Amino acid sequence: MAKTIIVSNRLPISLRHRNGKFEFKPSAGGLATGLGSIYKSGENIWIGWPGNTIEDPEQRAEIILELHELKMAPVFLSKEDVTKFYEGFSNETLWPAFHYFTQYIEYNPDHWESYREVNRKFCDAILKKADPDDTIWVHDYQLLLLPQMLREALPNATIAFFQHIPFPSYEIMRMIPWRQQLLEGVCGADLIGFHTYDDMRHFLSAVGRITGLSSESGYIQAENRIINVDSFPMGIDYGKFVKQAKSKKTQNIVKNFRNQVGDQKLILTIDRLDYSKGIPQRIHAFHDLLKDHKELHGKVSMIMIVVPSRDKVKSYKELREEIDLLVGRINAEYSTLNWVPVHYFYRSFPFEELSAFYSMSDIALVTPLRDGMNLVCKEYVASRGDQGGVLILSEMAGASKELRDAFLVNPNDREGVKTAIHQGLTLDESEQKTRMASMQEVLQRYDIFQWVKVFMDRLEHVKSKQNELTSK
Ligand code: GDG
Repeated sequence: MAKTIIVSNRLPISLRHRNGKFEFKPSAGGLATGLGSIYKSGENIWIGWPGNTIEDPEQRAEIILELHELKMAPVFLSKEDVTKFYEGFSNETLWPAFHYFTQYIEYNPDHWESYREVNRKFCDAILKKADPDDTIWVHDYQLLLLPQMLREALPNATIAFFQHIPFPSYEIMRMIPWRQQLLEGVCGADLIGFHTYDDMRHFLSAVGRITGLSSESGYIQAENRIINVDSFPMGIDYGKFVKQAKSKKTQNIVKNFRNQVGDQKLILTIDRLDYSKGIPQRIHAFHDLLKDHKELHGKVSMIMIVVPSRDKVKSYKELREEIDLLVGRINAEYSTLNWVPVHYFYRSFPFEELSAFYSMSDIALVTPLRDGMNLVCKEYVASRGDQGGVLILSEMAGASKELRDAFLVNPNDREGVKTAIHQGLTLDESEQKTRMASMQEVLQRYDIFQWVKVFMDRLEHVKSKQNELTSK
């Protein structure tokens, strides 16, 4: 019987080497949970990089065995692969280009070569496991060439691709010297998914203008195949966030945190360290709020959690320094002996503490300059059992297309963000409830499990349409 193979750059585990042995910690992330129902059943598996560079053949063998138990198979990357394919082409070329940060794009042929080679490594690892009629679902921008490589080796396989980050307009895509190969690579799939309608339109336009393939109503006509392209906005494990927020453990943490901060209003921000998340712009807006509203001094604080990420890449190091400086300045200017404007944490928190922050914050300030979807804002909404709290959300996040009852802001509009924070701090309870209830309904209905189901159903539909056409 045909099986399903999930493929992503990183496997949904973290791997640690301790006392001469490897320890595997399964990831609790949304994608891993949502796809759990797929890769954990029958003969299905998940293929990807375990996250560490392991050269020793004995250690590799040990990892293969351990991962086999978890229904996973590793693709091993060398240190050079990590530098050139992952940090290089993926994170210094595609990431900035796809998030519209053209000033950060590196055009390095050596990195491109490595990107091709590593996509080939993934292809070889999959071919060792795949049968001709299997379904293979490839995830994200690190593996854009993989669908076509797989198509050449397995012409009858059912291949899907989902991109988790934005897809840029043609004007940006055309800047990348390897644009045609990248687009042809993705077009090896039968179904191509993005978070939003705009991403999908940008992709179709780039495919039309760069590869010459035409499309109609979301179907690309390729040589003897059709390819469906559509938007599938990813949901969260809604029930998990509701349950955690209600739990005794989280409620106790909330009490404890409240004892420490007193009854002041709290504005929460949570992001990975990334220039696409608009962290400095947000600090500027908060600074302006304190400058213009002296009555808020001592009454409102920002809790800013920045999760360390890609700290070897130059632009990320610089961003961290900029944030340190801005937080230092605002606190130096406004702090008193019993009040600090910004509580800044450069680390991640355990899930139950994250849930406590979501439950107790009066405002979640989610203002990326670009974001494929953004799950933090959805998790905040799901965690509000009391239907209190206000979400201020960037219109540049994919999630803004669904969460129409948030306060939508342009993250570059410092004045607009400042005003939204002020409105949020003074919004009456019944209005908070109306907005929260309507957003909760959207997220509950279209959760991560529904997302997986809708995507897989569509894939089946496209494949049968494909088969009808070829049998004519
Ligand atoms: C990419 C796209 C798209 C954060 N801090 C802690 C913590 N987190 C968890 C959150 C959330 C996740 O990290 C962040 O997800 P986002 O969606 O906000 O952002 P990216 O990592 O950039 O993800 C994005 C996503 O893919 C999915 O398609 O939405 O646009 O860029 O789940 O909860 N978790 C814990 N402690 C923390 O301190 N435990």
